[in-house]
Amino acid sequence: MAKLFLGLDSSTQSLSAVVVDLDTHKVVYEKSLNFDQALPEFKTRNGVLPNRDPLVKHSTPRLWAAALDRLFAQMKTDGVALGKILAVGGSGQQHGSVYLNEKAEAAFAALDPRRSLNENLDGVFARKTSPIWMDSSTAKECAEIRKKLGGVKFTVSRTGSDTFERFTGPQIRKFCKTEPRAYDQTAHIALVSSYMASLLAGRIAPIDFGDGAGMNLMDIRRKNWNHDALKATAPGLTKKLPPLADAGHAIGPVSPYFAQKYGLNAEALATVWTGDNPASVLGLGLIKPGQAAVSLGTSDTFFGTMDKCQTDESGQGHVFGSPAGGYMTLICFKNGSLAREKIREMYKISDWKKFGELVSQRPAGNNGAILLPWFEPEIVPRVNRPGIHRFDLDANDAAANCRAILEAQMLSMRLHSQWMQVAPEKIFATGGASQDKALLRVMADVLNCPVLRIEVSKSAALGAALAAAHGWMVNEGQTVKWDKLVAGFTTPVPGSEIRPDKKAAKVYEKMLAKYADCEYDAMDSLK
Ligand code: XUL
Repeated sequence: MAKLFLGLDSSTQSLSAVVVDLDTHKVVYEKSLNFDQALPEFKTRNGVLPNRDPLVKHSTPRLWAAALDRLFAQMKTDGVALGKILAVGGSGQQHGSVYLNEKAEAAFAALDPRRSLNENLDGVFARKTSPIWMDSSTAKECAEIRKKLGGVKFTVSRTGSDTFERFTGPQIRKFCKTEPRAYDQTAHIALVSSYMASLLAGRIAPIDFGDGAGMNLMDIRRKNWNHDALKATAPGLTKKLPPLADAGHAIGPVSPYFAQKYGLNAEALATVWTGDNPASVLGLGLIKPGQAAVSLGTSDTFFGTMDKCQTDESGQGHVFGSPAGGYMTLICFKNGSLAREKIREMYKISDWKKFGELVSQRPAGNNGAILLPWFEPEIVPRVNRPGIHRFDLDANDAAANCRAILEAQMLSMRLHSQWMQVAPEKIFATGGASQDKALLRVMADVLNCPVLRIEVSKSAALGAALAAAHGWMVNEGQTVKWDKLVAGFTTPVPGSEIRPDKKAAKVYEKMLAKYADCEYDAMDSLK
């Protein structure tokens, strides 16, 4: 009999579903729903609501609920065996928060299948919009919390990261300061992940140790809420936060809403969701310490597994709980795919193939040309004023600019990942842009490490399905080994391995110092 598990990933721009069959150890269904295209009535652009302030990036929890209805309807139409799903898990874009009032709990428990999810959610939000990970409007709150916690070093060693603008704690503080009445009316604060899990479970869901670590509120070593951090952030926070739990932990049977409306197995387990990056760790099979991956999505992230909790005292990188136990490291570069697209648009390049051809017209190192592509305020390095900076680079030379953006992104990755002290033997590349050979070639040469492309582009949804499977087995009293569970799902694309070119790697070794100087100068000029 098929053993089916559903994983959902509520990311910045889309909601995706992956169904795995653990009997055959195969992905049997994949689907994505793009928010802007499928739900234009919410008026988002790339999943974000327009705002006059370039630092403010919000979306809406109603969009995510509508997408959940739409995707379940699609799965039903596509003939997915929803009646046989044993457990549902999920992941969400990290850090984004949802503010619910005291009516939410009852509304979640009584979701009426004759109405849409959104109709059911009327009157439950204490705040209409949700700040998401792209928001960088909380520099002041970051400084205030950091100061109260005793500086960067203490903040990092307690919460796993320095305070960051997108992290949920500083966002909560800003909300509390600017909208105190709405904050008072907030009975529950959820992350995107725990909000979506709450809809599925029909009750307020816990936050997991992976996504919880992206809030500047969780004690990274003890894996519980850190009272100093809660106090430094906002009053009354202890009561507003749900408990913490492992990703995949069983919450209870799914809400009858999904069973009655879409034919989901009424006994399927709703499980605790995690963040998209922690879920990708499972989806990519990064169970052993020292394994690393680069996810090339809206943001580019570089992450890997660690057994011990080793934090970055310089405050640029993060440590999160890994859904497979232990820890994971992560560095997030905001100007990922969207920045590459901006350059492509700027030079009117028709497609990525042409872009790649232009990249190969220029030598490794681009004759010393450097471009810092901070179209959006950047997270690493921390840049609050957007802008692009060129050094020894002619703005009119399309090929040089195409090569320059890829090299800069990879040099930045190399420079800012040194604290992890992992010298990976191989890097797995995933996400939309991992199809791009020119980009992977530059990655292999700059990071001086073989790069392999992973077959499943929806690694977060896959990881979420595997976490749900793990939670279901634990709930059944079975012992499960993570390495056995994830094995076989993450086969690198045959022939996709790109080995570093020795000569090019030497060029980049030297270029790193120049890149670091340019970064320093550009940041200095913004002060
Ligand atoms: C990670 C981060 C992003 C989002 C994207 O810290 O902010 O990677 O998780 O969805």
